[in-house]
Amino acid sequence: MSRTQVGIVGAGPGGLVLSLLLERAGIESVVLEARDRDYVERRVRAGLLEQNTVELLRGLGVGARLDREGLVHHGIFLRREGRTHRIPITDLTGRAVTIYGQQEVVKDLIEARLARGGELHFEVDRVALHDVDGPSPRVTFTHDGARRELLCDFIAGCDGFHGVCARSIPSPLRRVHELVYPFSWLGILANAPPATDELIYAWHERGFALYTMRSAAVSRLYLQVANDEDLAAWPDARIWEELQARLAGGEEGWSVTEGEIVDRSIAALRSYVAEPLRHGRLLLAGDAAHIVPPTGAKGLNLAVNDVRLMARALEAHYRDGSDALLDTYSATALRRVWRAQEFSNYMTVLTHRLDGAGRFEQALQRSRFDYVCESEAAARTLAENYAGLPASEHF
Ligand code: FAS
Ligand code: PHB
Repeated sequence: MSRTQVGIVGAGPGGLVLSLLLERAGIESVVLEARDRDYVERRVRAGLLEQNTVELLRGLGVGARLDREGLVHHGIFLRREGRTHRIPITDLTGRAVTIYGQQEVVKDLIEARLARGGELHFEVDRVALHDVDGPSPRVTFTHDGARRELLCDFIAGCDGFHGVCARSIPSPLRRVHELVYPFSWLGILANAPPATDELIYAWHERGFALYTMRSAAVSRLYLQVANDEDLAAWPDARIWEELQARLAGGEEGWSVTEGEIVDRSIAALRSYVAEPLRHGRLLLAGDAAHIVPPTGAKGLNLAVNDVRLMARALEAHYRDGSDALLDTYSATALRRVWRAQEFSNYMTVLTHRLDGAGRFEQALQRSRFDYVCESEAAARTLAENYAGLPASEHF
């Protein structure tokens, strides 16, 4: 049996950032991760960081490689039926976004955690929470073949959508809001220099496509596919053919640069929020409590914002015994979660082919596209949500 102040379940961006925020505040924690180090450092996911997230990572002293290798973007392109419109994010908001792979963020965080002597256990199994609504919650788990028990003051559930922590809150006490979209994303990573220096979100009658990247040599691209799509039905040639068709529309002769596909996956799209984010001494953050469709690039950034607010609340608890911020943690974090939910839904409905929608809804979608291309006010709203509204103690 061992003891710590905060037991953190999950070494994704949420759990790892929390561990460094607590360490900086002089609060002890132990991080428990189910997978091995290699797996979490290779898992291809997010790629776009808000300015808030970049500034927080710099503040934790894990921004050096991000600043060296990250690609700072000041705008995005929207494309539909041969019309391409640039949203000048920085001109409209004074803020920027950065392209830097989630697995690179996770690598930097793990390196810092271990270099600073922080406790981080990989390959833990059968994690279970106990007495979360009492004064002394416990986590039991198996590690290196031995059953272990960790006594904590608080447990941070940062174990993602398929984790165990959220399910420790009795279901009558949870309010679940969910919207599952009738389409998924087929995503690839390719050794191909991107043929665009800013992201392209394309609406096409054959379905949505997104042109993003990881570096000057590596492209990341996504295609809207059916929910029951089989990856085996998508040989490389078919993927490239579909990307070329849907992203067509740049200058004369422009096309997507093709290359060796080194990673491919299909991810379902859902909007999901399970409230509250706190139950007794259990505090949830990130995908453990909410999922957004990746069209707004908010998932990772929301996880970081949740743990920023959680760390502030825990710091106040240990510094002067005040639980005011702990008591408002859930409501405060949910304010940004719902802002991101609305924006991510807006971006998804704006840019995806809506098969089930009637003619009226299709015409609304076209009007929204034209409006955001023609109205500076509409473009500014999109830009400020995309870049991320400034972080504060209330949001
Ligand atoms: P994570 O899921 O990242 O981490 C949870 C961790 O807990 C994992 O390491 C898991 O192994 C571990 N775990 C699970 N169960 C456990 C247990 N029982 N015991 C111990 N450990 C356990 N977001 C963006 O902001 N921008 C994007 O561009 C973007 N693109 C995306 C593209 C795709 C294809 C997908 C799927 C997601 C994308 N996202 C994006 C969202 C994504 O980045 C998530 O929001 C982000 O990983 C959430 O971070 P965490 O909450 O830390 O959860
Ligand atoms: C990515 O780079 O993986 C990415 C970027 C923007 C999105 C989704 C994914 O909206």
